[in-house]
Amino acid sequence: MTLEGQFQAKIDAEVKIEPKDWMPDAYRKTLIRQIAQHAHSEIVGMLPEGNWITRAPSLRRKMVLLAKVQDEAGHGLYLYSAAETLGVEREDLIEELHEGKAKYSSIFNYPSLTWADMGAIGWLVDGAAIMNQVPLCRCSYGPYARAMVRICKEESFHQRQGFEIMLTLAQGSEAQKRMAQDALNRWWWPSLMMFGPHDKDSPHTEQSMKWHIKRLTNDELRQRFVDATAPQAAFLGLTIPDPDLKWNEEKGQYDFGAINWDEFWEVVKGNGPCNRQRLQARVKAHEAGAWVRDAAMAYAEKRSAREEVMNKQDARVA
Ligand code: FAQ
Repeated sequence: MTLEGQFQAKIDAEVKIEPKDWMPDAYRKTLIRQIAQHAHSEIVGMLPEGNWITRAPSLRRKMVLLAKVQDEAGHGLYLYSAAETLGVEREDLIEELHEGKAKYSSIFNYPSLTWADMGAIGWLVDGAAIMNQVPLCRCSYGPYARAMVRICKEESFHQRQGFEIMLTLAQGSEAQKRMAQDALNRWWWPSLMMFGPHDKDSPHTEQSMKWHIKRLTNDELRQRFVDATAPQAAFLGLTIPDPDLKWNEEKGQYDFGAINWDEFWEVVKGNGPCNRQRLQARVKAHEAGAWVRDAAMAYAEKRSAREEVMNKQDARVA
């Protein structure tokens, strides 16, 4: 059997691929692309919520939001580490992001205008992220699959905290209800876009499914998300901004309206409402953190020089 044949047989038998195993170049490239985009999304994804930490309405809300944003930083770091097992350098990936050459999730290019957006992001954006990421725990590449286990546990807490904010607002004053509805109106369609283009327009899905990188297609995941979220909106007493959203008894799932793909591709190309602002914020944070990286490197160098001296001394004694 060819190397490719043996590789596919392993995948089909659900044996995980590990960093030192042989893998086709295209498999490695696909994983680097997806994991790096995922890592960038977590890091850029800290910004819309980071915007509200200083304005959280209570100490409890502030603590929870702070913990969530810190989790997102952690997810970015695990994911950069997972990408590094495929032979790329984190510095290079970050440089590509800062130069505007790398993609990250379209959703994080929308502004967070009110406190209710913290609810909508947790409920819808983390909800969509979980729907997409739980199947990735079964991804064929070991380091990515393992990183996803903890990430999904944390995403589940994030989704709950968002839903709880929405519930509080939906049961509050008329003004609070309006704020919750307005946030749902603005975040609903961009959340559906997170799952990527329709399967027929998705260049990577077919191969990624064969390699068990993706376990469900973009459209399958989007449908599951709509089916799970529509009853939650009804429970909140809020209206999903889609006149075509209807339960289809025959299919046992919801029908829903057409997505504005022109808007999606504009955002992906860098022309969304906040793309420039997001990248500027990341570049600024990276530059401001240069001294931390320098200090860590200086410490690491000093430590390895000291260890070298001690090893020489040990060798002499022996
Ligand atoms: N935005 O052929 P496909 C989170 C690109 S993390 C921008 O379908 P694929 C946590 C795609 O890259 C959210 N670009 O591609 C959080 C490709 O371009 P390329 C991120 C998109 O890879 C919550 C082209 O379109 N999650 O939310 C998008 O098979 C709250 C063709 O697309 C992940 O990254 C998009 N929405 O499927 C943090 C999960 N969709 O590379 C803070 C892992 C597609 O050829 C707060 N990733 N594109 O230039 C995946 O599951 C997949 O990569 C998909 C795309 C499903 C995103």
